[in-house]
Amino acid sequence: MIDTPGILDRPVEKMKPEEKEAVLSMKYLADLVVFLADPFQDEASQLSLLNYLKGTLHKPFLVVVGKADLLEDPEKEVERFGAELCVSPLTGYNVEELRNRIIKELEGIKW
Ligand SMILES: Nc1nc2c(ncn2[C@@H]2O[C@H](COP(=O)(O)OP(=O)(O)OP(=O)(O)O)[C@@H](O)[C@H]2O)c(=O)[nH]1
Ligand SMILES: [Mg+2]
Repeated sequence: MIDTPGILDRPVEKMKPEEKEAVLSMKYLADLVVFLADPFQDEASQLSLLNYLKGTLHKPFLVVVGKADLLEDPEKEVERFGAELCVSPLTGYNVEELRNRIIKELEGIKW
């Protein structure tokens, strides 16, 4: 499992070396990309980045929203980001569910 540095929504030629490395690691090493959206950061730029990555990588994606513990209505954020799940690494909310969905996705991939 690779935890990449955060990537900002900007053209690839403007990305920092560590962002380019993150994109390349997903392109050449990943079987599944878990995209973790931050509900307190700009929605449009995160969706634009997600759209770019989906179009570039051609990999299975699992879109997840974080910081559920700070949200009154996690399901609203799931809808806003077209995500599967809202999680909180801080409290553990939905983390086991995310783990199970990752395993299920990987089981469905032909090696
Ligand atoms: N309340 C709350 N805070 C969180 C949660 N997840 C992350 N944070 C906070 O958000 C900040 C950034 O978290 P990171 O996990 O470092 O974020 P990141 O996207 O991996 O950051 P980079 O690796 O630097 O790109 C930290 O202050 C965390 O404590 C969460 O589920 N709930
Ligand atoms: Mg990080």
